[in-house]
Amino acid sequence: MQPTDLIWMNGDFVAWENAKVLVLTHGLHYGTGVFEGVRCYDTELGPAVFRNADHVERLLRSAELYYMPVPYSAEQIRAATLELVARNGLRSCYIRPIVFRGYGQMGLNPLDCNVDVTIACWEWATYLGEEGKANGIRAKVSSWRRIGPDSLIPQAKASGQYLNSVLAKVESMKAGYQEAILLDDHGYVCEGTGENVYLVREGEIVTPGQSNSILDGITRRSVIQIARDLGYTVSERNVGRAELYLADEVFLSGTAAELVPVVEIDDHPIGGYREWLDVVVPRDLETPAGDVSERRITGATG
Ligand code: PPE
Repeated sequence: MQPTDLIWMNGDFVAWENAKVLVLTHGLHYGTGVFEGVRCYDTELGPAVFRNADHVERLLRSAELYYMPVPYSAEQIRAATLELVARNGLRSCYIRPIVFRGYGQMGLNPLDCNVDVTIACWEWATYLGEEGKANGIRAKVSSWRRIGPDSLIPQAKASGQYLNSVLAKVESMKAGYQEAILLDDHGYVCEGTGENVYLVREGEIVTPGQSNSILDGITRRSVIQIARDLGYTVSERNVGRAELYLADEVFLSGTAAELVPVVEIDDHPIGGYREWLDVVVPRDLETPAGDVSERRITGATG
């Protein structure tokens, strides 16, 4: 990680190396924090933060779900983010706001604990590697299920919840894959450890829906909107595990990862079955002559 000059901390810009917390910080012990990942891109208009308002809104909603009153308004957090990027002299970067229960009280009741807010940013190029972004990654369906709505809050982007992603990520990497895909508590496809997932089959784009325990990704909203604007059908529905294997394409989306193709899942090459069909059922044996319509007739009448 390449340090930048400043981190915004509870209303002040402090030097990167001074943006510290005490080891007795509540969020460190119990995971009582909520955060965002946001990206700033170098555009023709200068550095521009992608969907800043949506990220801040999700941050504040996540905080509310965990009973954390945030001592700054959405407007203040948006403005602090823009000023931080400018003061660090960055043109494109990853931005990490976090709201967490601070130092003062121990024990499971967090309600008397301070709520601290910090924002950091740094240059974070590719999340799943240059090679993975360009040519696709190999993924494994995790033996760990995605956190369910009866024990945690899948809609919240909360620090403690990421232990679930950490287990799945480590399992997949130790098994030689680059990413894990988690199933939801009903066994339907949910998402990656830090990305939403999509499949493409016969031109239709399919992605798990809100009731599949996904994080409502902001990149996902853009993917769906852009795809629909381009005339694609996008369905949000339950996705069975093997639908991934049978897809023509699978891809992931997230702020850190951006868009990444998945070329193999559980050692099934994605889209590969088409090639396999061509080899196993050579069309020429069925249809020795004629155009496509004649071939069908020939095949049907024997
Ligand atoms: N699901 C999960 C579990 C998730 O963490 C992310 C973002 C997404 C889906 C995609 O959401 P969005 O970024 O709004 O499109 N993961 C963030 C954290 C990654 C990390 O390693 O830290 C991110 O991409 O910033």
